[in-house]
Amino acid sequence: MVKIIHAADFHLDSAFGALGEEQARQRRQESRELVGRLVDWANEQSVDLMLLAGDLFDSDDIYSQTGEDLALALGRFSGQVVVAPGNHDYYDPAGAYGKILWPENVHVFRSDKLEAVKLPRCECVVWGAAFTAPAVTDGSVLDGFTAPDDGWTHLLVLHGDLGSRDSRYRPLTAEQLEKTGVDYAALGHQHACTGVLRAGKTAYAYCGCIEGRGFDELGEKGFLCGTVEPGAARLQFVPFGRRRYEILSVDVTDTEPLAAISARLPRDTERDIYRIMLTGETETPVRLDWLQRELADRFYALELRDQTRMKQDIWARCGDDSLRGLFLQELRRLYDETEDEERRRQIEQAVRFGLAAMDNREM
Ligand SMILES: [Mn+2]
Repeated sequence: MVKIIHAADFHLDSAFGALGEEQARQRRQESRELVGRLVDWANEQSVDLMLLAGDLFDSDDIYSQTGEDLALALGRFSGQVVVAPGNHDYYDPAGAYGKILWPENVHVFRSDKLEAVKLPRCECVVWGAAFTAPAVTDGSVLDGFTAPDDGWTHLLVLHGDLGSRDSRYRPLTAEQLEKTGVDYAALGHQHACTGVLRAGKTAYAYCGCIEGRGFDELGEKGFLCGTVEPGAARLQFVPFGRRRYEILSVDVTDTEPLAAISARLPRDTERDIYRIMLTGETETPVRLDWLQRELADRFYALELRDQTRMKQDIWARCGDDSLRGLFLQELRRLYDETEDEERRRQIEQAVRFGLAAMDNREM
């Protein structure tokens, strides 16, 4: 049995374009420190093996310090590291991977053909391959390969695009994974964690990126950790990202916007990066600048968007000689006929939907 961490898609030295210059610099520094935190965690948990499934760098154009820090951090890990470079950090002898002096416990795949790393101490073999160019249009790397049934634990670490036949990033299929017969396939490329899935006797997963970098990477990010043995893989998601990206939609109809937002916010958002979208109907325009100042201290970064509509008297055009007028007159008649508050609320809602439909608006 071998205890592993499966992590990927660090995208170190990303630009963090949505943030200001100082915060972007700070975020790059934090993401470099992330690997050190990961190694501390792994040592504490007595992890044997770390499978890193590519896109560790965002591009080949990394700060030299980033590569050195990564090598230093991984060198402190008490177990073995196996890296399968991806499309963003493809292996090039003259590139980032080639320049870094790797510690002895780190193996980086350098070929786009499948190779094996044997770890006799845990009776385990790690199969894998690298991207050696920014694109790999065929997924043939796994063709014809089946892990031997020799009582050892067989693992695969690979960067590729599962289920997308036309992908330029090594298209893979679940059938291909099944045919490998490995006990666990650690995949990189997709930034959302899939949890552990199954193809025949092969367990596989995307662990997702370790830290969100934008509003297309929401919520908790982290890695997978657990044990693998012949025929069984038990891994769990470990939230590890330092900051989360979240999008919150707040209806401010009949409510003061600051109070409405406060009521919806979870506690402890100081480290997180939020986009808050205000929706609903208001009688006065939302004072976005004022709200931004009032809320700024509660987030690492906050982006406010005003999608509210001005409240109008829904019956205003009852007298129009048009389809709108007829529609309003008919509903007004029903409204006046009833004393029931709930029924009246439903009719008002029907008027809003009707008017929105006539204006081609979304409610
Ligand atoms: Mn990728």
